[in-house]
Amino acid sequence: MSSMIVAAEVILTSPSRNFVTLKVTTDDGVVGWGDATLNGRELAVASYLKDHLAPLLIGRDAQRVEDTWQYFYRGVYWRRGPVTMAAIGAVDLALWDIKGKLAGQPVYQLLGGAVRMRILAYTHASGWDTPELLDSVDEKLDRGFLAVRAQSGVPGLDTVYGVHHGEVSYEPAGRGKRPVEETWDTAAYLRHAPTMLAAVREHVGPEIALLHDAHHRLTPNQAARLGKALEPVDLFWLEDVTPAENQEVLRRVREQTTTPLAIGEVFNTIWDCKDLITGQYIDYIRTCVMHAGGISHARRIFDLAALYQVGAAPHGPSDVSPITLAASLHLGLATPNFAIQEFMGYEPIDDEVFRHDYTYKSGYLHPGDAPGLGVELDEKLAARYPYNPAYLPVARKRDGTMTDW
Ligand code: GCO
Ligand code: MG
Repeated sequence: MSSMIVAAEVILTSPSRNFVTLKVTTDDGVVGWGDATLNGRELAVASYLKDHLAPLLIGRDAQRVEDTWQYFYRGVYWRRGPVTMAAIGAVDLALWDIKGKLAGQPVYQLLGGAVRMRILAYTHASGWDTPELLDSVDEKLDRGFLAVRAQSGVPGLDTVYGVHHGEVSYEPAGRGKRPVEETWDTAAYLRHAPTMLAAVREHVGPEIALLHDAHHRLTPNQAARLGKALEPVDLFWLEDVTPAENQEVLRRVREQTTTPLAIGEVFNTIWDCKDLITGQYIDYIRTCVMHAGGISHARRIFDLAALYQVGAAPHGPSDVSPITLAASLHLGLATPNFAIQEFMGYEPIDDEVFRHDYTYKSGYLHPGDAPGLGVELDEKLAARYPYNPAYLPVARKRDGTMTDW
């Protein structure tokens, strides 16, 4: 049964932050929604969709999800990269949404059905100093979370990744037409992180899963040193210890420490992480279900990971929309080696603009059983919040050298 695509529109909205949404409509009036949000490069993906992919979608059979993926990956010659793969990911999510709606089934049923009843969630706790961080951890535990990521300020630094200045939730992209420049000092961070995380472990006891994100800033040797120092803290994972463009360097880190390693949120195809997985250099692959080309490609990455006992733990911060989070949960419910879902939650206005069927309860998430992905964009409400330029910061060392933010 075919279902012809008659329209494909890109909708930019900025309730609490910028989101890019793809709306695909078929000749029988079924609408599929895809997320195409790439923090700080939203307009690039919007243009890639509007100017290059949307015109090619018209007239295609919406049911041919995989052929469309192949057409946009192999057929456009210039492959891979965050903008291309986020655009392909948005199309893929919209088509899976349509397929589920046409079948009257939630997408996880189309992926083979549930292999678990619910999905373990982790959320972000942060504080400028350790007491403030512990208060933030307690607030998350009070909400039932069983897994918490802990990030704190670093003595001597005015700004640090993952720690907000009192706003309700942490949004790293600053409004304005130029990125904020932050100063970074790895030595200061390495002196502080082990004590800070040991204090959190001491505070929460042995059962709570603790995570920490080093956010791409260490050399392999610094990563090994931090991993070893954190072994007594028994982290669920230490994330993004190095930029990992050179996947081979993780072998050295792996040989030095048993602290579990998670990498992958900035990767967008299986090629970016093949060696990390097949070499078993990591314990969790973090590729985002939309940035890595959608459900159709992310599931291939997660299946490769399963062969090497690497867990799937997709990126899911509040700077991808509830559509991506929902897709992550549908894939998560049907994927045997799915480990944990990042869930920061959204601002109330985001939840109004993106009405969703997924639920959070006592530390776990479920995608719900609405046909498709279970998220609908309120276009009228979305139109009230125009795109507002915002960029992720850049980081420089104290001597001014550019470094990884
Ligand atoms: C995470 C990520 C984010 C990114 C953000 C960039 O683990 O959730 O590291 O915090 O920094 O998504 O836009
Ligand atoms: Mg991260």
